[in-house]
Amino acid sequence: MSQDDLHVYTQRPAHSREDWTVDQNWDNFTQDEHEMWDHLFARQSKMLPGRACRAFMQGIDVLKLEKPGIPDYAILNERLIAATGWQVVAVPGLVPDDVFFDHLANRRFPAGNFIRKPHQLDYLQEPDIFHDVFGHVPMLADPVFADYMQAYGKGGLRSLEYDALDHLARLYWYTVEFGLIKEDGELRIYGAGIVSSYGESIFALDDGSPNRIMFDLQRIMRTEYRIDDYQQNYFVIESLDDLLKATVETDFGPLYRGLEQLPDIKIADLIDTDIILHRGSQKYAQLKT
Ligand code: HBI
Ligand code: FE
Repeated sequence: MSQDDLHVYTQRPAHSREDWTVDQNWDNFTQDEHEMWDHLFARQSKMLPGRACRAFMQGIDVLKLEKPGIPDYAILNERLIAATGWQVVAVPGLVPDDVFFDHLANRRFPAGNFIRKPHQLDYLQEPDIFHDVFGHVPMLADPVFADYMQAYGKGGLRSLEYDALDHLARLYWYTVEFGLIKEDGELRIYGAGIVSSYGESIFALDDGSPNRIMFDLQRIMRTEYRIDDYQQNYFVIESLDDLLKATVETDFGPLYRGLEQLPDIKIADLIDTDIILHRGSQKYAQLKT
């Protein structure tokens, strides 16, 4: 990927507001960009029934995301605000952690304002409109998940005071981005990184390579992760209620202090206390090295 393709900012771009938001400028998207959304949408929505969790499928429905073209946030937000009080705001790309958390703590989800190019169809390093809106926003129409994301934002701001951002970021990674959930005894996807990826939507549920382990807050916060390929671990929650409860009922102060005494867990390692649903062969990761 060339420098031109990157939208990671350390300094606030001049055209953005103080909170790093920009106008979506929906009228400026080209026909090609709308068609890219339609292509990705059609590919994912064909495959996701029976794979994505109920809350995600309902979110697509309630927000009427099946309407062709990149969603206009003014219209999307009318529906999202009515459902849970969340709204989507446009940002130029990756924003600083404190800015990101402050938006979440106030029920605003920052979404990148560009869509991938044809050569990035299956993989890009930074979140584009398809990942952010198709991947994240349907879950925000669920009242329980909506509360979880806001709690995460507040926790994120506090983690900066404890110097514990690295630990908390792992929680985001293994839940919001790559989480699996049990539904009627079967595994389903709720993580945005999976649900917005054609390949990983199949890999995460069906492949023999990755570990599938029951959710454990402290364990997750000790576990390294990879950003360059499919995950080697997926963590499974019993329900969204359980996920919310585990985070709002935990005092993160003592948890962070405890974590300072414990070593990190290498990516594919299993530990004694793991409740393992599937012990991965790690074949896929080994083939790549
Ligand atoms: N900015 N636009 C955007 N999207 C993110 O997901 C994001 C971010 N900035 C920081 C950040 N994520 C991380 O702090 C979290 O993933 C922990
Ligand atoms: Fe994301």
